[in-house]
Amino acid sequence: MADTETPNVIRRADYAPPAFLIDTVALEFDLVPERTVVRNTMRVRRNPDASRAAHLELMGEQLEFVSAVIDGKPFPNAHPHEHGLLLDNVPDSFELTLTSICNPVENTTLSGLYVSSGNFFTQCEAEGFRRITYFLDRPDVMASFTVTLRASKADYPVLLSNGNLLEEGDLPDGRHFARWEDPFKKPSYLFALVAGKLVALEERVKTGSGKEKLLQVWVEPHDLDKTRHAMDSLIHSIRWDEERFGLELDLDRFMIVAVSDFNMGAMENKGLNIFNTKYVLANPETATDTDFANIEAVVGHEYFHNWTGNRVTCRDWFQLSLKEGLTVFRDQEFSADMAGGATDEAARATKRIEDVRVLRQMQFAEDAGPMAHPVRPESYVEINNFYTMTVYEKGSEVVRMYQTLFGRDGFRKGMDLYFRRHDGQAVTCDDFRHALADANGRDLAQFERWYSQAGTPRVSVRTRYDAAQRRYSVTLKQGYGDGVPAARETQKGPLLIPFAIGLIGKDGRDLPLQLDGEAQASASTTRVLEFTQTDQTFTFVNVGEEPLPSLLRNFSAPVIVEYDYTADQLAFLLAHDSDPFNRWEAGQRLATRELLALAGRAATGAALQLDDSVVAAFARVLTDETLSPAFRELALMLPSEAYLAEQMAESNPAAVHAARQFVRKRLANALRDDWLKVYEQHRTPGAYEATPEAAGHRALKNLALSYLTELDDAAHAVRLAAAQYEAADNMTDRAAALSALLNAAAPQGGSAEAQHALDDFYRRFEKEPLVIDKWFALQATQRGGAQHPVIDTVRKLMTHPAFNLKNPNRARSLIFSFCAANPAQFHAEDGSGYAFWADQVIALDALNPQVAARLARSLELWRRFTPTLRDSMRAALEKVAAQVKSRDVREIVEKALA
Ligand code: B3K
Ligand code: ZN
Repeated sequence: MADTETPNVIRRADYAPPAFLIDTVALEFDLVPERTVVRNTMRVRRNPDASRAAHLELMGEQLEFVSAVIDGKPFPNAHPHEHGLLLDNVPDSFELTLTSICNPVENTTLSGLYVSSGNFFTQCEAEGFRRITYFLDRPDVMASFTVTLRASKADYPVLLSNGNLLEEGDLPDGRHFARWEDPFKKPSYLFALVAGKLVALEERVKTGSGKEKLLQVWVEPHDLDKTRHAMDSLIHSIRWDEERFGLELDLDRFMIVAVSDFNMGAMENKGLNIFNTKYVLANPETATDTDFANIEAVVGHEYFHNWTGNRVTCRDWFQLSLKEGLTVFRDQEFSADMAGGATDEAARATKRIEDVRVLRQMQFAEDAGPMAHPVRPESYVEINNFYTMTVYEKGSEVVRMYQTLFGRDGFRKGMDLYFRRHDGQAVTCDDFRHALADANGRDLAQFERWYSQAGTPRVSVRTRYDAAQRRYSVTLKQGYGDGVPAARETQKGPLLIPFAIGLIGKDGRDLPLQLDGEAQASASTTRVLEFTQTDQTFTFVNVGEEPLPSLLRNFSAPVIVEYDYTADQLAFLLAHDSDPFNRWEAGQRLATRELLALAGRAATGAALQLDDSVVAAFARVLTDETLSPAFRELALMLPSEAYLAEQMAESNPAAVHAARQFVRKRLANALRDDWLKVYEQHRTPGAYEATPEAAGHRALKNLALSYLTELDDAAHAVRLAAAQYEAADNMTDRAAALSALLNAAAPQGGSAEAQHALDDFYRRFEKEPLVIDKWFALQATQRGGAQHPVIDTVRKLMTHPAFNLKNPNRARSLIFSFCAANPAQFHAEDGSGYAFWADQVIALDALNPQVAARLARSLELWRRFTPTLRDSMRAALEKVAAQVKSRDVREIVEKALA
């Protein structure tokens, strides 16, 4: 896009069906890195449901046009231009053959066809297919694809595309070919090809109906020993989707391919999922427990897209959450079931807590800034900027609310109806809602607002106990607070909020629940209130004592709950609530409140102190052996600095850091012996196991180690960490030990032990790029000290021979880690972090706009910071705005500055 051109805004309201349809596509590729020739033969016809157009307008980008042929004759009226190809006066129905050339090896955007480590890969969602050939590159155009790949046999022995392999063989001059056919119609964004030197782990499994399927995980030869977990995750995903949703794998063959240069996590191309190596490769020496869990989740996510996304796809990109929100919900449920089955509520809750933590830290922040948008956005400039926390994570919460309202069975009925109605179609979020409503005999008109209103709803709660009448009333009030103006404009009225509640008696047990007008108390002691008005009172009767309310159990809706609990009440809930999520939540509220008060004092330079009762509440969790280690770890982890800074009237990262460090030190010193004991008790001797239980022990042990490094005298912790580093047989323990050593050394700006471990780590894993990413990330996120700014280390690492800006994983491991995961250092008072950020956004903009735009978002909340920071953030944003060219980054910085 030229400097002067104003980016076009695409609006949902302007949707019109395509003027033409494409029924079949036959693609032929002559794969050559600098010059790949693509021949594309399509059956095209006018769309009977659209208004008549004389011209066919195909999208195309960065293509060299060669020729157009209609029904066998050269077509003279084809006009290539910067954004596509215009074909004047075409017939009503015809065969069109287009030939064009692209340059995969120069393609640093990693969208379209590109080369990574000498192999060919594609990424087409959202609009990458138009960088491969001219096409109606929009999701409501669904076609049958046949693909022929031709390439040098020595350089590209493996040739893959979607669907089934029809034929393969040799060609003259050392070349060979493969021909693939996808039996299902699909939109162009699901097209994929892979060609290169790869090997596969293979497995044959039988699905529910008894059909045999071939599963493959393709990687570079030296990574074959890291594919087992991805394969197991795939098999578990296939079984789970059959059991939970009755959905079977519909292809004879399902392939996963790992690539080290990739813009995001993975991509659900039909039958040929392409994955970032980060979400495939794992063995105990190279991958942490978190990596293992993430791989399971992402493999599940992409596999589940086969039905929610591929069999039923989106009519247009405004409906993105139709597939993403639903598929995130499905992968979250899958992970919860894998961890705790359907009934182990405590194990399921740890997954729920992790998901809610991400939602609150990232999506709530998005909702409070210039990129705030509804789950179904109204407009965009660059669709790649809308693969957001709101579309994915809030979208998943919206889907979860159907299940909370209708139960698992009601939700399943809705899903069944959705597939009965829409299999093979490109549909909208409304279609999904109608299926859920109709299957459950409900009118969900009000629920539509969850899709169209931006901003995070706030629910304030007032309670009243009438001892004489034994009545307890809960009054809920909903609104949005003063959010960003763009979000405010979308807010039209109250939402249907499923509000789960329990009442707790003095002995810590749940009280029976009977609402006014009901004949008797319900069996369950958790009740989902359907809260539909701005202001609404629910009255419980036969309440024998004044209860303590447990509000929004299991986080039943993506809202902020305001209720004035006392510190004692929170400590009581932390000790007793039967809802494990709310037990954790009580601890977080308690910690957040203390930390924000302390940050306020730190900002004015006042002395800090922490009440003994708070320490005692945490001590109880630490030593409560009835709680699972995984839960204890989550409950003892303080809210993140980013989350806390966002809660302040004026974000002050330095003050938050000081407050959080103060509390960590206080908890470390006060509970020293307990931490030590927990550290010893939760070692996991014997062979490494990636089970949730074993991971829970490691997590709690390593949290203890991290607290111990905060002790006034950390010498013992350093010895423990150094020993753990040396003895570790797995990456979880090794990385945690290295991180502990770095943390202990922060005040002095380094130590011999830390340096020794860093050097050893590098040498040991020099040949494992994903582990070297961790090496960069650990250094970029380290605490640093007053005299030892981390920016100096980061700048030095930018010149390290292993650093490579073109590789997104490496860029994320160093630059994003520093700019987005080390707030106290990034927001240094002198503005050095922002200057660095601006340079990197500008450099990335020229290489890879999608990655650059993600980085650009790290300053979007600039208006909420203290005045000095605000001014230097604005200056950095203005510098970027003046220099960047891509539509992607311009949309982000222009919205931030508007
Ligand atoms: N659908 C892809 C994301 C594509 C992102 C394009 N910028 C992966 C996923 O959500 O499963
Ligand atoms: Zn997805």
